[in-house]
Amino acid sequence: MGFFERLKEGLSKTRRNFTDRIQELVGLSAAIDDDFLDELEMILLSADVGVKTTEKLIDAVRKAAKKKEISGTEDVIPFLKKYMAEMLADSGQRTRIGAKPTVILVVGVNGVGKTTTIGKLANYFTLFKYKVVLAAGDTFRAAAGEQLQIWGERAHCDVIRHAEGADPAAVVFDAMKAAIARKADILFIDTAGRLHNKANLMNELEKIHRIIKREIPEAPHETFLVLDATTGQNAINQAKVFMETAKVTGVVLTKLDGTAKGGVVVAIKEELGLPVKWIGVGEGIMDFRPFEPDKFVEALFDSGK
Ligand SMILES: Nc1nc2c(ncn2[C@@H]2O[C@H](COP(=O)(O)OP(=O)(O)OP(=O)(O)O)[C@@H](O)[C@H]2O)c(=O)[nH]1
Ligand SMILES: [Mg+2]
Repeated sequence: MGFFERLKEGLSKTRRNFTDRIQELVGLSAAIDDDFLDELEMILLSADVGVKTTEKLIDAVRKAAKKKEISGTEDVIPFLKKYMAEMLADSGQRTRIGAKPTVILVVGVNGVGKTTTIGKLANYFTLFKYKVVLAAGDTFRAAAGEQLQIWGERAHCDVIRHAEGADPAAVVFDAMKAAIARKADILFIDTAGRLHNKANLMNELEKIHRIIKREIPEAPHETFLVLDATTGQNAINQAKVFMETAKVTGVVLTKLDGTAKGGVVVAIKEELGLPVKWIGVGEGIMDFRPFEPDKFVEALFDSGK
């Protein structure tokens, strides 16, 4: 299966909840009137596009109809497609691998897919001939280090890990040293997701930051916040907490395959101002891709019937 098919397949639940329902509504409605707009609003909200973004989209449709830029309900889908693509246009910036090593810190609450994402990214960049080192900074959860080790083996890259319960900062320290000594291109740092409160989270991340900066003052070059698309609006709330504690440079949105809430991509951009950089569409090593706004919108609206 090609990447686009994989993406389309992954988005099929969102598409059924979103595009198919809009298409149905278009078929049933004679005009872009208040009833139509109310229904459209409901559909957008249920796909987790977000309240603010939904209002913006509805407003845009209303205005376009008033100005006769669109006339019938059948014009609404192409209009939304174009408008959403524009909203997302400067999202999906690429990950810059410039500094050597480029240090990428990966954060997010437990179970969102941090470790899996690191495995996928490690494999991706290794395929492109980058030398990758992984740091098992999650020493909190039993078997977390081993899980990363397995991904490291699949991706053919080194994993720096300590025993369970060790200080994550010590792992990061060793990993920084190793990445520099081994002339790695990229160092991915996995972190624990199960830090129960904000103070803990802040302390932990601050400590990790200090260690990183002691070796390379400009690092981390990227901080990826991993969000689980199946949690919809909850993901937005999680993101707000992390944005207060870490300088997040981009979002990795996972589990788009298992959800009808793919609209959250738009909310992340509109409500948080964060670019979505990568998306996960399955558990396998290849089940992810760089986020490309055009292709995403295309896959979202292309029913392929
Ligand atoms: N369907 C699907 N499952 C995914 C995706 N990404 C991760 N998962 C699954 O989500 C579960 C949790 O993934 P992990 O990578 O362990 O998540 P984590 O954030 O590292 O979790 P903690 O280490 O407990 O904080 C695993 O069963 C993964 O296989 C995705 O894009 N799609
Ligand atoms: Mg993990």
